Amino acid sequence: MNKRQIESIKARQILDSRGNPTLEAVVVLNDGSIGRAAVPSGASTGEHELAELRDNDPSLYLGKGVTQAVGQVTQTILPALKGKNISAQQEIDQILTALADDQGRKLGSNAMLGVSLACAKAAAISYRLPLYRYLGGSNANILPVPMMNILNGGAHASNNLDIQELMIIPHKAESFSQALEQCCRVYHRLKEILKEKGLCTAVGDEGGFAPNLGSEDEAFGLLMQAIDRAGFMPEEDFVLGIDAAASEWANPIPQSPDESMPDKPYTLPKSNLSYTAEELIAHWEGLCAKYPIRSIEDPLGENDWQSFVQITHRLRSRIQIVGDDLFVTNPERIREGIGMKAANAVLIKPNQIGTLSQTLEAVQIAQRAGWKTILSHRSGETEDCCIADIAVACGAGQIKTGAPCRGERTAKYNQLLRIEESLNSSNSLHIARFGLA
Ligand code: 2PG
Ligand code: MG
Repeated sequence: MNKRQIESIKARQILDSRGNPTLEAVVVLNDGSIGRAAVPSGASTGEHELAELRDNDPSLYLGKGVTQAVGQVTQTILPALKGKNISAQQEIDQILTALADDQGRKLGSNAMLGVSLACAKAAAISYRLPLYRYLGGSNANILPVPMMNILNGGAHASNNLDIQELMIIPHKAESFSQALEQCCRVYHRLKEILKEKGLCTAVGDEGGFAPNLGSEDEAFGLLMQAIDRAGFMPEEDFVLGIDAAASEWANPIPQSPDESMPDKPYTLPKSNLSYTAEELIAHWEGLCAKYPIRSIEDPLGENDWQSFVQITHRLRSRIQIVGDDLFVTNPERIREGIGMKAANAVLIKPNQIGTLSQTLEAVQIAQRAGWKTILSHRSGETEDCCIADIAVACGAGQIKTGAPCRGERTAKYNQLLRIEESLNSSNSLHIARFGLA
């Protein structure tokens, strides 16, 4: 009997952290090893990311059911993968990609990624290795620096903040556990300050606080105060990051020649302020001069390549310009971005591209070009914590997985603590250094 062959694959509909259905896949090998993986789901999804397959039946889960994607796993994927050697992840992923049509519409990114990840997990179990070691080999020894989103806005909260995520980055921490402790301290101090000011301490989708605030400046001021009250120095101990998610602000491009281009292509939906791309770039430059911001994700819309080139040209020596919706973890788009110098960092979300192999390829292409890489959760998450393992496996250097609050977020941090502990005992541990140098 050939060992480590795929014997069966099944899937089920489970819930994500927003109470929407998502897909969980289970892969069973002929040696009895079982891998199980659950797929996350975004709210500020990029126009160019692979589509999820949803039922669109309004009578169930308001149309968000994934029973068709579950069906695809047994009807389409299982017959194509049954009997395959589980060590051949790339071949498995190529089959998955071939089964999906161009846009992945037939399978949906949810069916594809669920099976792809469950295969990797089954293989790791069969080889009796932790997932990060199975995927990363003996070089997988670097823990990522957390970028912790502690103030939520945009599409992730019903407050009046247009910027989607305001993050703290403990860039001088000596270990992952120290970084985590420092972030938690700032998070709790922020809660205390919000309470004192009579502001709401309810949290958004990613566990960060989501109060209504008077202005962007008030938001950054609160972060600076919380860092200070926690006993740290802004800039010295902590720098800041934001995800503007500006694709959500881009006004639609005219479809007919009769319609004229809007004078100000960006309108912030909550404050109703409008900007040209040049004004928006100047706005970010001004904010970076005022506050210790060192990372800006999606500062411009997902189709505005030229403005990404401009902002990168202006800020790249000091600031990490991160493409999320711009690149959608797509190796081709990342290559294009590298050629154009349209960013100097990329956000990596496995479900944007649909398979583990393409995710790892995306990281590799970016790293070879000297770009920074950030493994990322989605705003709708599950208790699956494999992005923590993937971050260590590929030496991503940074991870973005929300506030230290809500079980689906802490699951990832807790997994990194476990990985740190096992690497510590083998004396092979390092935490990545945040920064462009
Ligand atoms: C983002 C993500 C994760 P969503 O924009 O980076 O924070 O949000 O999953 O809603 O796309
Ligand atoms: Mg983003």
